[in-house]
Amino acid sequence: MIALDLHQNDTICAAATPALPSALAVIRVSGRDALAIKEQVFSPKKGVQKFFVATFGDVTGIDEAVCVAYPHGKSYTGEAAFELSVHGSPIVVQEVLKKLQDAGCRMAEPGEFSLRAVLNHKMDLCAAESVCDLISARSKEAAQVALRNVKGGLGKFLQPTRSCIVDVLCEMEARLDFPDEDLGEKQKERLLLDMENAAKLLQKLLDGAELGQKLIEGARVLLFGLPNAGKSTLLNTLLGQERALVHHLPGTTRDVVEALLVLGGIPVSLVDVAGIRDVQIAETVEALGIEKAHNEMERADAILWLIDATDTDAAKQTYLESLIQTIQAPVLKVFTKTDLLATKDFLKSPFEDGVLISAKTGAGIKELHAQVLQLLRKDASGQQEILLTRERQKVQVQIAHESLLLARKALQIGEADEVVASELRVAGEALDKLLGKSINQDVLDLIFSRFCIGK
Ligand SMILES: Nc1nc2c(ncn2[C@@H]2O[C@H](COP(=O)(O)OP(=O)(O)O)[C@@H](O)[C@H]2O)c(=O)[nH]1
Ligand SMILES: [Mg+2]
Repeated sequence: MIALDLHQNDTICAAATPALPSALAVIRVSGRDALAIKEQVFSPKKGVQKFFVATFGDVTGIDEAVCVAYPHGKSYTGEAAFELSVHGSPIVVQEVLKKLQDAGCRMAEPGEFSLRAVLNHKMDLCAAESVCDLISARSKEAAQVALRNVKGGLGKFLQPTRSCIVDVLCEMEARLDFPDEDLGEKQKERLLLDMENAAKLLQKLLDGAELGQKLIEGARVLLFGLPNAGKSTLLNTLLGQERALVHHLPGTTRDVVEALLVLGGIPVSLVDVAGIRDVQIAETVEALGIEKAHNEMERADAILWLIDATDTDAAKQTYLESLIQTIQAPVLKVFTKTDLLATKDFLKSPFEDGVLISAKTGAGIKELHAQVLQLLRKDASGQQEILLTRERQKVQVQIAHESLLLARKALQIGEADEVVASELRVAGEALDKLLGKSINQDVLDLIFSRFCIGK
C-alpha cells in the first residue's frame, strides 16, 4: 500500500458506508479546504430550518442531502470537516465523490480519518485501534471492551504509571546535577513503592491481554476424533442448526466446515473436519480431508477430542493420541453418544478425564460450554474493565513493565542514578509508542491499513 500521508496538507473524502443500496449513505470530507469545498458542492434549501450544524439541501444536480459541518477543532479528525447523508444508492455516492474530487478533494486511504484524529491529538493510537475493533466486533462483550478503549480508557488507565515514570525520572535527573546530595531513606522508600504500584497496574493489563485478544480476534476450536465419533452432530447441536452433514457411515465430512458461536463473549469459530485415521488406510478424497484436518490442528486455540463412549477400544485412539502430543493447544476429551450407554457404563474409568455428552438428548452440553470457556480463558484473571486487544499493545506494555521492574531493582540495590534513569526512559518510550505519542510510519501504516475506508 502507499505510505499514509502524515502532512495533512490536502482535503480527503470517502464514503463511510458500504457500496450497497441502502436507505442512506454517509460521505465524509475532512481537511484544510473542507468548508470551502462544501460551499461548492452543497446548496442549502431556502427557508428550510437549520438544525444546529446540520442543513438540508442539494448536492447540486445529484441528490438531496443533510449536511453536517464541523469547524476546525470540533470534528472527529480535529480538522474542518463535513458529512453528507445522501440516499444510499451506489450511483449517487459515486457521483458525489466525483464531484468532491473535481472540487479539490483526494480519495482517502483506509483509516486516514482516524490517522488524522491521532495526529491532531483527538484520540491516542490505542483509541484509534479500538475504533477498528469496535467496527469488527462479533459479540456484545467485544464491542464493550472496544468502546471503553475508543473513549480513551487505556490512556487513562496508564496515566498513574506514566506519572510515576516521569516523577522518578525527574528525581533521578535532578540528582545527576547534584550527585553529592543523598536521596534519603524515606524518599527512596516512597519512590520504590510508587514504582511497585505502577508495575502492578501494567501486570494487570498483561494478565487480561489474552482475554482481550480473544474477545476481538476470536478463537478456533477444533472438533477432532475418529470418523463417526459424532463431531458433525455436535457442531449442529452447539449451533442449534443443521450446518454439517451427518451420516452413520464413516468418512462423511471431507471439507472443513466452520461456524461462529459466541461463548462468554468470545467469538468462537467451531471447526468440523474429516475424522482422523491413518492416511494409508484412507482412500484418496478422504485422505485430502484428513490432510486439511492436520492443518487445522496447528491453527486451533483449543481441541475437543471426541470419543464415542460406546466404543472404548483404546487401541483405536492410539494414532490420535500420538498426533495430540505434537500439538500446543489445550485438549478436552468429550465422550459422545452417552444416551446409548447403560447407567453402569457411566461409572467405568475411561470416562473420568473428560466431559460426557449426548448430542441427541442435550445431556452434558451445558457442562461442555463451561469447560470450553475455561480452556479459552484459563490465563485471564477475572473480568476487567480495560483490556489490551492487540499483540502490538501487549509487546509495548511488556517492555514498559520489564524496564520499570529493572529500574526499581536498580534503585533498590543502590545502582548509579543513570542506570535507573535509563531503564525508566525505556519504559516511558514504550508507553509513548503504545499511545502513539512517538510516531513511527511503519507502525501507523500497519495499524491503519486494517481500517475500512471512510473511518
Ligand atoms: N445416539 C446417538 N447417536 C449419535 C450422537 N451423536 C452422533 N450420533 C450418530 O453417530 C453417527 C456419526 O455422527 P457424525 O456426527 O456424522 O460423526 P462424525 O463422523 O464424527 O462427524 C451418526 O449416525 C449420528 O446420528 C448421539 O449423541 N447419540
Ligand atoms: Mg463429520
